[in-house]
Amino acid sequence: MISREQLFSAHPRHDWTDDEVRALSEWPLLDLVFQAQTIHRQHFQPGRVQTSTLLSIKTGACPEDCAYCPQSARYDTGLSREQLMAVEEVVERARKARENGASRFCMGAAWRSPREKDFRVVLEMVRRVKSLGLETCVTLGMLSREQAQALKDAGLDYYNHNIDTSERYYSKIITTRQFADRLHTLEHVRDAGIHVCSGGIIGMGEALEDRWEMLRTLANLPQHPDSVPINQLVAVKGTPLEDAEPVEAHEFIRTVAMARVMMPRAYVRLSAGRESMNDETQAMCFMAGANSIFYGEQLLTTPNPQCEKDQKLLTTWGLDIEEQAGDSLLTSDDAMSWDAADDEGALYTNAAR
Ligand code: SAM
Ligand code: DTB
Ligand code: SF4
Repeated sequence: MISREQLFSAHPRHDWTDDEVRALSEWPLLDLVFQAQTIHRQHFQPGRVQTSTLLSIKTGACPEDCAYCPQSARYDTGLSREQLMAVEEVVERARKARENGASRFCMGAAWRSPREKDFRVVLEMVRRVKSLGLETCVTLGMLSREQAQALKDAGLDYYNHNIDTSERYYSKIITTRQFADRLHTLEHVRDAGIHVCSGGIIGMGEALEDRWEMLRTLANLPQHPDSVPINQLVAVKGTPLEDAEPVEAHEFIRTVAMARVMMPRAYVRLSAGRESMNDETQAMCFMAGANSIFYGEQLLTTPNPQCEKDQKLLTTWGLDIEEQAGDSLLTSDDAMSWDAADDEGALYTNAAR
C-alpha cells in the first residue's frame, strides 16, 4: 500500500517506481492538485510566473519526421520555409520581448542537429541576446558534447530538448531518431553545466501510461530538468496527427500536477496549446503547480495568446510575472527548512510570503 507521505514528500527524488506513479495517476484529482500546490509553496514563492518568449530563427524544411510537427519537410502544412535569420533581426526581436516583460528568450531552429556554419551564427545570437540582460535558451536538435560546451562558453542559460513521450510510444511518433539519442543530448547539455529544459507533448494518441512513463523518465534523470514544458498538441493540418483527439482539461491538469509533485524544484511550463484552453483550465494548472508560460503572440509557427490577454489572465487570478529570472525559486536551504518544520506550520508560514 503506497502512503500519502511516500508520494507527497517535498524532497526531490530520482527513484520513482511504476507503482508510485500509477498511484499518483489514480489519486483523486482535487487532492492531487492540493498536494501539488503545497509542494510548490515549499520550493517557490507562490503566485509568480516565469515568462519565456519564443522565436523561430530557422523555420521549416526539417529532415526529421516528428508526427506532430508542422516544420517537417515530409508533410504539406503550407508553411513557407525560411533561412536562418540574421543576427541583428534576432536581437531586435529579443529587445521587443524584453520590453513586453519576458525574462527569457528562446530561439528555435528546425534542424535535426546544427551544422557548423549555422552553429557559429547561433553562438553569436546567444552572446548578443545575453548582453541585453535576458536569459537565453535555444533548441537546435541533437548536440554533441563539444557543441554543448561551445554554447555554454557563449553564455547560454537553457537548452530545450524534449523527450516528447514515453520510450515505448516514441517510435510511433518519430522514426528518424531514437529515444536514446534524446537522452544523450540531454546528458551533453547537463555535463556542460547548461540548465536543462525538457518535457513533452500530451494528446498524440498516447495511452495514459505513456504520459506517466514520460514523467517518470524525466524525474528519474540524474538531475531534474530545471524547466519542464508540458505541451498540449497543436494539431496542425497536413501533419499525421491533424485529427488527434483533443485532450480533456482534467487530464492536462493531472499531468501538470504530477510533474510538480515528481519534480518539485522545476519550473513547470504551461506550453503549447493554451490557445485552445479556457482561462479556468489555465488557472487550475497554476493551482496544480505550473509556474511558467510561453509569452508572446506566436509559439514557433503557430499562434499563442496575445500579451494583453495573458496580462489580463494573470491579473484576474492574482498572479505576477517573475521579475528577475529565477527569483521565485527558494534557496534549497529555505526549502529544506520548510520541510524540516512541522508540516502545517511550513505551509502557512510559506504561504504568507
Ligand atoms: N528541431 C528541434 C527539436 O526537435 O528538438 C527544436 C524545435 S522543436 C519544434 C521543439 C519542440 O516543440 C518539440 O520537441 C515538441 O515537443 C514541440 N512541438 C513541436 N510541434 C508541436 C505541436 N504541434 N504541438 C505541441 N508541441 C510541439
Ligand atoms: C516546447 O516545449 N514547446 C515550444 C518550445 N519548447 C520550443 C514549441 C512549441 C511549438 C508548437 C508548434 C509551433 O508553433 O510550431
Ligand atoms: Fe524537426 Fe524539431 Fe519539428 Fe522534429 S520537432 S520535425 S526535429 S523541427
